[in-house]
Amino acid sequence: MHKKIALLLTLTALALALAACGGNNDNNAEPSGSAGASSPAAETAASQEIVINATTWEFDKAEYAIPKDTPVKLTLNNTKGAHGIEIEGQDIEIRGNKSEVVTLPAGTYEIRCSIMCGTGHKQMVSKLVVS
Ligand SMILES: [Cu+2]
Repeated sequence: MHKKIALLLTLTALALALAACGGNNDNNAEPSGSAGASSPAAETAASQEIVINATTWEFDKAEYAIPKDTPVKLTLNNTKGAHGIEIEGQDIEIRGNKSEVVTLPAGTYEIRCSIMCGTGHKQMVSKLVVS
């Protein structure tokens, strides 16, 4: 009789251990879900979006303006060719069709193509006016 109870307890303990494992798996799935939810939150923090259209071999505007000390979403859109942008004096680079939320102090910055894209690469320069 005691042996049966001991066996039952062992089985119960095993079942609990398995259930705990299942619970852990569920918990592992959750952080990736919430991490995915955090990037749209970062995007909504940007007050506005500036789209920089890049083609061969120029950006669509000679000058882009954004407010100072304010998160702004910079989106690079390659309409022709493969280009990137880097902002002078800042550790900011966007390559391909991507976005980044940036916050900059007042100033005039040079935006350059950051990908060697061909003969006109060096003339791909525009201004970013932050004020
Ligand atoms: Cu280039």
